[in-house]
Amino acid sequence: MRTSRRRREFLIATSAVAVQASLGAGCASRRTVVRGACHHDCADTCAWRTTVDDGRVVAFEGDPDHPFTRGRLCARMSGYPDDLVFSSHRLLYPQRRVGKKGEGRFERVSWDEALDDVARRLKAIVAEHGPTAVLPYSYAGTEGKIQGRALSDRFFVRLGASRLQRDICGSAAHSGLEAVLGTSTAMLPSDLAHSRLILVWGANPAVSNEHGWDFALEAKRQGARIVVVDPLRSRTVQDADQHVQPIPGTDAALALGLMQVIVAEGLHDADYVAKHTLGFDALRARLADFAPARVAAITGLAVEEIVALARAYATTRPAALRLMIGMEHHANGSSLYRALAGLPALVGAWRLRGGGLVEFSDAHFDGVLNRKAFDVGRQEDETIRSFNMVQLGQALTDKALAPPIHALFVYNSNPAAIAPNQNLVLRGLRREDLFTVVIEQQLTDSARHADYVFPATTQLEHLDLLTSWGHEYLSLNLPAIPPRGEARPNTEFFRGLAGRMGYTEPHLFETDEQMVKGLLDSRHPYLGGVTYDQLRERGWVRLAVPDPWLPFADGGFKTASGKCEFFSASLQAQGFDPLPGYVPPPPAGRYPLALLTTKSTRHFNNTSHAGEARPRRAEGEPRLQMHADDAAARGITDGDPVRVVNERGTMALRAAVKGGIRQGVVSLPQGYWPSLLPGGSSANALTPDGLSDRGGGGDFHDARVEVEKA
Ligand SMILES: Nc1nc2c(c(=O)[nH]1)N[C@H]1C(S)=C(S)[C@@H](COP(=O)(O)OP(=O)(O)OC[C@H]3O[C@@H](n4cnc5c(=O)[nH]c(N)nc54)[C@H](O)[C@@H]3O)O[C@H]1N2
Ligand SMILES: Nc1nc2c(c(=O)[nH]1)N[C@H]1C(S)=C(S)[C@@H](COP(=O)(O)OP(=O)(O)OC[C@H]3O[C@@H](n4cnc5c(=O)[nH]c(N)nc54)[C@H](O)[C@@H]3O)O[C@H]1N2
Ligand code: SF4
Ligand SMILES: [Mo]
Repeated sequence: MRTSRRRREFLIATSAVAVQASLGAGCASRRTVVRGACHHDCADTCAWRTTVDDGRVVAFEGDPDHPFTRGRLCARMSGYPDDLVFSSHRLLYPQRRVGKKGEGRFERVSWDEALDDVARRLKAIVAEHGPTAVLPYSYAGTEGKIQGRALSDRFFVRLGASRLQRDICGSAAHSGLEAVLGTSTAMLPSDLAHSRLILVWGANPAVSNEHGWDFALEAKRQGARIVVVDPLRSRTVQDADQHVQPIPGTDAALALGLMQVIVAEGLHDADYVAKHTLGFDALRARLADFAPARVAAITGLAVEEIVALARAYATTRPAALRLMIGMEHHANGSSLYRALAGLPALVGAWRLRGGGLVEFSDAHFDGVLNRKAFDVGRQEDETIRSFNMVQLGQALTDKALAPPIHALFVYNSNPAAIAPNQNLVLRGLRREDLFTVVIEQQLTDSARHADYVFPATTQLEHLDLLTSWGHEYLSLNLPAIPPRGEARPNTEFFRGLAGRMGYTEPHLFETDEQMVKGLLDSRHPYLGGVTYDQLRERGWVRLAVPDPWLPFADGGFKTASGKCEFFSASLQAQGFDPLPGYVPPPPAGRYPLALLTTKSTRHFNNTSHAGEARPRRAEGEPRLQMHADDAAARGITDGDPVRVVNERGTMALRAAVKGGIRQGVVSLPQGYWPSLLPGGSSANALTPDGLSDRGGGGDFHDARVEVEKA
């Protein structure tokens, strides 16, 4: 053990420089260990090391020295080289469609020929319909600063294309939190280790944030209590001491009910409230509407449960709220987060390490990187029309649009599977008069609808710099191997297309390394003077946030008033309720069951890996979770094939009739590719494509369905 550990350290110390390492029995080979970090839209942004021997990846492991991710890769990524990078279904060459849209028949073409033709078609569309007939569609397939949106933003701004509102994840939650705190970033996720009570609310971190969750489990080993508020019995509930199951979309009433009990019983921190909050008297008046009996009627919880939770939350110190984004995807999603955001100030939880609230933590990176050069050419013209990514189906099929969307560029996203109202999205993607270009690593359901598919490099093949939304480490990802086949980084696609469009602005042609170096050219104290070369050696650096990190122990909220704003004058000025309130979920209508389509897949990250053999096998087929009474009322037993139906679509799968889910609620995992499921539909075939009250998020957790035995 000791020898191999020493050898590993030696190899790491030499970083990406190839070294001669004798591997016993007289054989010598060129072995390199290359630093990298996970690109997934996942809070953990794990650091890893890839060992390459004569161009072959011989080991792929988490970096054991990384204090947050601690050397473990998850079930999604531990098999990455075989599952994707070297797999036979990897896209390796540009392809042109020869079959019908969606059929998946393509012929190989050269990069030059394909890019020439894309530029020719794009110019013709712009000449005939104007540049707003072009729509980019991308999301967080990679969280990398460079392969994410660095050059594509510059390209589409230069073109004058229609703009995409990328609000499908986090925006509604953040708008609610920011109304109260002025920011969405508060506690350090690792400080959950110091909490005595962890209230996990509308989140499933045991699956969605497994390295971050380790810190909560550490607290539990020290005696902390974990309470999960979720209509479903999620994997996280297995680690909890208590499970509270409100009716979906009623959490704002629960939060206000907790506040009512806390204030009525004098359990609030009057000193903290007086010094650091705004609008307490108005809030107190509002709380009169949220006595436990009424809250119990709204949420479907018992009065005693509400009162006991309020007392526990107010009297256990330090107490933390662990939120992610599961709760935001409701028509009232923003107001749910707003109601929750005031709880820590009410009880003075911010005073102590391990107290407060943790959601995304990416605002720690604000101002840290030098974005001066990076943002050149990325400022959008706000007068140009925009489409919310949640409503792609509407954008592609709206006949009244002038001009209609004639060209769609998809990269870092798989809208055929992730966007709500799937059948409308697919109808749009099948339009014969839509010119679609997809840049991908594999033939996703979106790529199957493309006129041209371009092969993208993977995280083992390109350079990138990554911030994180779940911890305070900045990571550099170095390419470990040359691109396979003719795969190229996203940036290379956009440089190639910009040249063919006749553009000459230098910022459209910057190299990936120039952009990384530019971002790191920062004197921000959090970076501690780290250089590009040092990061190449070390792989990651922890931001030097003050220690201990107590963001609001003495107030200092990021709101206009500097206080925790129970009362918001600025929202009032915009015509919104100045106080947190309860907006009921939409009425049930024809379909009796509420459907939650969650990210409970341990082997997929959204739709990533759902097309790969090993993760698919490991994840198994999707199941519809049902309460025993709801199943019995429909003659359904565990394992029966069922049809889930509503006005938008149908999904065929088997029922899992197990204890634990709230009656009246059913659930199934999102992430599966529709084309790989019976009937060609996945979760989003059933979801609505409306928007949340603020922040532009979706309302897909307001889906209503009926379930029939098949
Ligand atoms: N393994 C794995 N990890 C992932 C992902 C993945 O696909 N797979 N995706 C990543 C991404 S993009 C994100 S954004 C995060 C998301 O991370 P999470 O927010 O933790 O995940 P979700 O599954 O969206 O939602 C969490 C829980 O919210 C609950 N919920 C829904 N509506 C309500 C409500 O009205 N009230 C209450 N109290 N609860 C509600 C759901 O039942 C669900 O169990 O996970 C990331 N991590
Ligand atoms: N019903 C329902 N719908 C949901 C959700 C839900 O909970 N329920 N969750 C929503 C949320 S929170 C999110 S974040 C979105 C996720 O939406 P997306 O970001 O679209 O989801 P991913 O499946 O991660 O898609 C990423 C795609 O990018 C590709 N990719 C990865 N790296 C690269 C690269 O370097 N270059 C290129 N060109 N492509 C690359 C991958 O192969 C993959 O196909 O889904 C949303 N949709
Ligand atoms: S998907 Fe998340 S947990 Fe898994 S390796 Fe990537 S960052 Fe880590
Ligand atoms: Mo997300």
